[in-house]
Amino acid sequence: MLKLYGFAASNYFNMVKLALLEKQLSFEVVPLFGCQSPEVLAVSARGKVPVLGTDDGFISETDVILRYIEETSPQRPLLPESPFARAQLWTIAKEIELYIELPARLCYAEVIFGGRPTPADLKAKARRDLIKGFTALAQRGRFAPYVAGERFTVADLYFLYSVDLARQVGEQLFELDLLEGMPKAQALLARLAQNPNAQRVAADRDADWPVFMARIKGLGRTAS
Ligand SMILES: N[C@@H](CCC(=O)N[C@@H](CS)C(=O)NCC(=O)O)C(=O)O
Repeated sequence: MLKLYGFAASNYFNMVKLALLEKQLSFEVVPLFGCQSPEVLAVSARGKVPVLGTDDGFISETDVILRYIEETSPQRPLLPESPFARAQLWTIAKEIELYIELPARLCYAEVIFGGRPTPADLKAKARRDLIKGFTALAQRGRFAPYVAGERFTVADLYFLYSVDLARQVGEQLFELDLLEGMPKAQALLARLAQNPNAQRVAADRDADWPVFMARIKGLGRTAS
């Protein structure tokens, strides 16, 4: 059986978890916090989660895991058939990761974990990058009703578990609604929140959140 290593407060972990649930695959969750301990590095060379445990070994990096899941379990597809459509879809996913999730992440310590204030230079960079990232998303996303069109795809996984956090950063640090002028994207967030599997993921995340916060406070650091 597939094993999903990670923790329920992690947005990347939740992307993979929702993919597995949507594809109705059996999997076992193995609790693992990203860090540099030898035990974690034996599973994930960069010390990050999620990791997928397979009969052949471990797979790291969310996009790589999602590709593996799709290749090995094509039923209930989360990617389109045509290579061009797939490329377009991965472009949206990649742009959300690099130009929305990662800039927002610079500010998670302050906004999401209530920790240290974001240094001014990083804050300015995050603001610039987020505005450009959301402009790209507005241009590429179809939101009809899903990010790439009629079907739920991996682009929706990246959207759901990145845009909500980035939006909190925009609101709290920059007084910006990053989804302003994107009513269809706002409607999609509301639609995805109704998805029963996404609700299960959210319930697990909410249950895990106090444990996660206690852990990072105990370590005297903020998650990255
Ligand atoms: N590029 C990675 C990012 C995963 C990631 O940043 N995971 C966080 C948890 S949400 C983590 O493990 N952080 C621990 C660390 O960096 O030490 C992916 O796509 O899976």
